[in-house]
Amino acid sequence: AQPIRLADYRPPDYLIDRVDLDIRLDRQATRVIARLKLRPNPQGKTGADLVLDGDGLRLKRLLLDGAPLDIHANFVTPDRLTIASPPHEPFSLEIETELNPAANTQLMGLYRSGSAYCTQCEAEGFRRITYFLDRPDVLSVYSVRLEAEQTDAPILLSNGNRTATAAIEGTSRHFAVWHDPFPKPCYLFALVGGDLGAIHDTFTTASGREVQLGIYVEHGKEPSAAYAMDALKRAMRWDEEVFGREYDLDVFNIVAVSDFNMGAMENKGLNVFNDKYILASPETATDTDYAQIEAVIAHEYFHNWTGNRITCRDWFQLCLKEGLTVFRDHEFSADMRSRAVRRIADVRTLRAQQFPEDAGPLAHNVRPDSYYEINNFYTATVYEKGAELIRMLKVLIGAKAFRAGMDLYFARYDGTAATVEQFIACFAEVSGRDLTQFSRWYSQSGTPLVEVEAHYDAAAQALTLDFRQSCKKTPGQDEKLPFVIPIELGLLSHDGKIFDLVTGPQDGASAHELATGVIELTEPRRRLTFHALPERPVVSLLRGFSAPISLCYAASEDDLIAQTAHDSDSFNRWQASQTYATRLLLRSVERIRAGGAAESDPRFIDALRHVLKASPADPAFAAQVLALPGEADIAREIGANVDPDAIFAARKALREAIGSGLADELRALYASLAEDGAYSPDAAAAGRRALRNAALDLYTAANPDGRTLAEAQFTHAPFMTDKIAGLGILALHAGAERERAFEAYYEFYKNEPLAIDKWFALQAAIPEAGALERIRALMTHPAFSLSNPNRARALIGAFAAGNQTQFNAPDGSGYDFVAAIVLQLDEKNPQVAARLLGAFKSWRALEPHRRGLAEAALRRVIAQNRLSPDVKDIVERSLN
Ligand code: HT7
Ligand code: ZN
Repeated sequence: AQPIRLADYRPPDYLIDRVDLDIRLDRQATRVIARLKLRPNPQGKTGADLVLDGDGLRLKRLLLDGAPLDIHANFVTPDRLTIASPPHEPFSLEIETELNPAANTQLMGLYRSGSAYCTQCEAEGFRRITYFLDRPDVLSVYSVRLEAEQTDAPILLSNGNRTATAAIEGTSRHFAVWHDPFPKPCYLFALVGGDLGAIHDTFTTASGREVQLGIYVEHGKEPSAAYAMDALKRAMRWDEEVFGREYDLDVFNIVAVSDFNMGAMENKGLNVFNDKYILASPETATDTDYAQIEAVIAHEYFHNWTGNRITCRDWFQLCLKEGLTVFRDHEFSADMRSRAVRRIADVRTLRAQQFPEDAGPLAHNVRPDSYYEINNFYTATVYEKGAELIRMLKVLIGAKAFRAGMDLYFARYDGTAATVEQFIACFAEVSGRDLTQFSRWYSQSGTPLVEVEAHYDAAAQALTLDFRQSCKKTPGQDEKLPFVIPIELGLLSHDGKIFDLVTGPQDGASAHELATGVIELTEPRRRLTFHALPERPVVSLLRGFSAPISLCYAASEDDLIAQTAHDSDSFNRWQASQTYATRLLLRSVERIRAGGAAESDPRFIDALRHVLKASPADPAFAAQVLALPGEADIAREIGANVDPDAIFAARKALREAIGSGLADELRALYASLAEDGAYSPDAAAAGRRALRNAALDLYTAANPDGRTLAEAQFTHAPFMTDKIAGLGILALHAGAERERAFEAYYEFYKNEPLAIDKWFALQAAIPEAGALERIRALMTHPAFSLSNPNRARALIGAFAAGNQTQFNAPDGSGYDFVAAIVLQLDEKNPQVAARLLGAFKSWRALEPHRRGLAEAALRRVIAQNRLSPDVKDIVERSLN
């Protein structure tokens, strides 16, 4: 197969102005009649054949301008419908297809989930419903008539506003008609039919229009949708206040389903969600679940403007809607919660998910140049790095110009399918800046490295900083041009006094840089000298993580300790503690690999003691400091010849050293933060619980009586956050308490699928030999199913992505197991299978023995001759 290339983009030869769908829902034989109004596109090729996309379709009938066409002629295949020399004037097509939603295991197009019919059309699922120009630059106005047995689907929903509904006389059937006045690409089409419960509310927009809000869930789960509804109303208000964006239809509906390939989908006026991002009660959802629900609800809602009103010209522009919308949801969460703690969490995610992508064989541009399978480009690079680029743009041009650029973008491109160039041009125009170099961030992959050297001249009271940027080669990109990199910096004394930034006329920092504290690197090297510094300052670099780069700066241990205590930038206060811990862990890994013991460092323990002492001021922040770099973070820092067992041992030793060195403090903190009363999901309460559980976790690492505390917490905690934290701590310690707790948990939650996902995931992550046997046994558990994506991800995904030592077991059993499951899953659900295979993304960084075993497993996958395009693409790129 040939890749699809951005450079080959051509406007469509035909446009489809109107789509009228008449759909009779049936589990095995749904009938779809699509009536399309087409016309030649003045921008397309005159007289071209009309080639409509299909995917596994069964055509029953075809009419052109009312006249039947022979469907047995060879211009029809399940995957394509070609009409040679269609009229040069506007014309109509009527296409009837028959679908089997019950047999749709790919969960793309129309499928069944629980008691509902639902659709997923992004990226190319609409072609599994009817033949169409399935590309995002074909925008149409849709009317949809849905018909079903009243008992099978009492609820009938589609995009837009409902214009009619009635029982069909003399039958047990009924229908509903929905009209969406906003032209949209077919990937935003959705329907839901089913027997569902609902909660309803209203929202009055800034201009006074009342919008009916509905969230549809499985019967009996209605109370668990209340938080999602609250988050939705807050998101709607926030988008008005911060971006001036109002909602535009009379209705906004959300449906939660339990079988879903991703998190949620922003279909116009009818969002469809993985129920994991809707349902929450204090008994079944953790604080993290609540925060994710808030973020995903906001994300999908914000797409109404960034994605729906302005969509993407082609799938290469995916970051135009996804990166921008992630940026918007990050800002929303920062405003709803603690900005500092959200920033730390977002950067943790970026480093954990996107940095390895950029450093491995799957590296790609934020805006890719080519693809074989678009479903494989819903990546951390497009989403998370894409969001960082928007954030960086705001840092570079300032908040005011950023807002003006957004306003211009909305005004100029509303109702169109846009490109990244058009978006960036809006910001160039309002700021007067040339953003050509900034655009390189979209077309060069890899994480830039910025190395900084500092030299302090005591006599001159001057500090010279030498910056050097570079970027390693990535697949298909051997040479890189320099990026524009904003580095926010500050200088402070070791006791926390802030020094003004003063440079001389020859030293190169502009007045704007000095005023904002943001230095811009545009060349491979830059030297800056700061004056009026009576002592060697602590240099606080990349404050707030002002650019998605790797920073290499040899700060002294004294500097890091001082920063952890005093940096006025809270992100760097946290970063300094992480850098200190990382260095310590890297030294320990070396020693362990050489046959020695981990290094102990009383200074680090002391620094943490101070963090604990100061923790009442900001418990959530203290919890972030106590959360040491993860095993994968340490592996990433090591970069090559990685031994996951040595990393695990080093981290375990440090956890034990903290647990014993700070035993009294941790225990006292745990007691002092005891929960009482009702549960509140707000950030302050969640922060206290996070700190309390982090304290218990570290305490238990070194003190066996911690297990008694953890078991008591697990048994008596009324709410999920503390219950699962107790179980998670017990899971790290083999013994009767652990097995008792897992059994008790299952008994308690066996009717709560989302809670049972947590049960599977915790067991999959047990970092002990024997984990794989446990997982194999769990696969035969009646509650396990590979067909449900949440369940498959909970057990297999949690093992592959979260159990570093056992997935990377030195006998290769982890790789073999995951590869075999990928092949099994590929036959049913290629998207989920391909994503699971992404667990191999850092295989080349492993030590040679494991590397060989991982490669052998990947070669077994590639050797199969019936691979889906999804898995084939990932395995081929992984091995390249
Ligand atoms: N825009 C949505 C993407 C999505 C998706 C893509 C491929 C296959 C299934 C999918 N479900 C949802 C989600 C979002 O970013 O908002
Ligand atoms: Zn999105």
